[in-house]
Amino acid sequence: MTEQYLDTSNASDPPEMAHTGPRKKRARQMGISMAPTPQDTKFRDLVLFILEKKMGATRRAFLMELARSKGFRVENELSDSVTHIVAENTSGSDVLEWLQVQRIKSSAQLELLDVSWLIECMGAGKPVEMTGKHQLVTRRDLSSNANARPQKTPPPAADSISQYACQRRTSLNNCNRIFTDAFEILAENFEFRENGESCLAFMRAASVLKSLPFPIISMKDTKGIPCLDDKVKCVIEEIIEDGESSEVKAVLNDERYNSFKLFTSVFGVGLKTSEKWFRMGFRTLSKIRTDKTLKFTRMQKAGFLHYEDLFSRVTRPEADAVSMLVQEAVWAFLPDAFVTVTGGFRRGKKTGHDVDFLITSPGATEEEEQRLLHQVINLWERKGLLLYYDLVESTFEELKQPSRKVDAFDHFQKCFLILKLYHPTADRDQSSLLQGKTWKAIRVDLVMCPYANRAFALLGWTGSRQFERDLRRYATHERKMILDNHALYDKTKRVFLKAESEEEIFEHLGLEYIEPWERNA
Ligand code: 8GT
Ligand code: MN
Repeated sequence: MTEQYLDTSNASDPPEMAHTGPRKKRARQMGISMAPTPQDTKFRDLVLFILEKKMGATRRAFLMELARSKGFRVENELSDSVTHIVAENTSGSDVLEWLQVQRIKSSAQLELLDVSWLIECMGAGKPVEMTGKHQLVTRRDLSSNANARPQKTPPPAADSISQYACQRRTSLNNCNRIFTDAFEILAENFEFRENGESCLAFMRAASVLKSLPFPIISMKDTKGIPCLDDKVKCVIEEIIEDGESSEVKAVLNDERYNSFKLFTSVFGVGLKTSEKWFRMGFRTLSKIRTDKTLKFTRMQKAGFLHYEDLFSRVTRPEADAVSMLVQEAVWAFLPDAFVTVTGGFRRGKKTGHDVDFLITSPGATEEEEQRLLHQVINLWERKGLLLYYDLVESTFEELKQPSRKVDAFDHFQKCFLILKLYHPTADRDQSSLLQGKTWKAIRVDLVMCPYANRAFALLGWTGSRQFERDLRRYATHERKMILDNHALYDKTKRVFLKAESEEEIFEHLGLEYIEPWERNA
């Protein structure tokens, strides 16, 4: 086993990885012995199986080896003797589904656990207690083999709907799309006209309607629903009566709106640049692209160069392929790192404008942590996969109070990239015949955060933006606390509240836990 995983150094590994590389050194530091024999097994009641799905073969091999070195029994294959299944980035229902496909009957004795449990065991050198935060499925779910998502609490009556998105469950099943699409167009138009107040009013209205479990069919249905001011209600009424809103129709025909929409669709172009180009009389991208007098930033140049690719949305298979690339690169340098997809894809969206990742390592020193994104970028540069990058160093200060601003961005080290993603070989012949291009440019955001901040960073980067705004607003106004992507500060007690998981942050705030796929506010 040891040999097998150390032998993964291949052409794709960076040169320093070969045999004396950091992975082996780290493995030794962590006390990995060579191929433990069965008599080394200390904890005989536990039989572990580590799921490769979403984790990848390299990391799985590493964890298996580590666990065995600590005296755990880890099986190569899933069998009836297994008592604990460990998975990463996977929900309980996904594991149950997988078990069914494998024709393994899940029993009430079988524990389905998140990899965080195993990591804690490795730290403790012995099995640690399994709590709800580790357990992907409760024993009750397991014995009834409930394959569905946990039962939700019944939908609230309209007059008990919270004004805060973080107290509502908002799945992707939006049964009021006819209204919310209209509101989003109006909100965007107000944004382009720098009318922040009206923009926010329509965004809040869209957000609250997205959480309703029923479609609005008459004005009576809007009674008691928060965040619907008179202007919003007028639009609803018109849509109910005419099937469309005259205001939306006017916006869709508006020259400024259409120009801003077009200009901001270029990576690196924001409101300021759009305003400038609009005032200069530009209305099309081709005129802008070929204009000799305009100066473009490095970001905008990349935006124009890869415009078609970046404009077409990232699909889930593409996001999965990018995940593999990111994991492979990160684990080459920090094999114990957690790589988690955040943003819209974590909320279950089928497409996105980019793929967001949070990276954190329990064992890395500050220098190793600071170095990682540079190493990853170097690796991709050497492989010719890097089309653009902008690395922003951390501006993190330990004792700073969390930011009060609801939209403030964080201080973590991060990298905004455009990666070259090759099509899977199966499609390559076809696509090269059709267009001669075997890859697609994909926008990727990588965020590196200290292990102690990971729960806050994960919560902050999962979104949606409206959900985040309302979490912060709720913390400030209802709890006298300040929440941001790094920490939670209790102003009354004058202490920072620590958290190991998103669930604990919700608990500190006195909020019911909202799953990522219910945060599509
Ligand atoms: P998408 O499908 O269009 O990509 O939608 P998304 O994944 O929900 O939006 P995103 O723009 O990719 O941002 C993901 C989340 O990260 C948002 O909730 C946003 O609030 C949060 N976020 C931060 N900091 C930053 C930042 O510096 N830039 C961006 N773009 N998003 C940030 O917490
Ligand atoms: Mn995103």
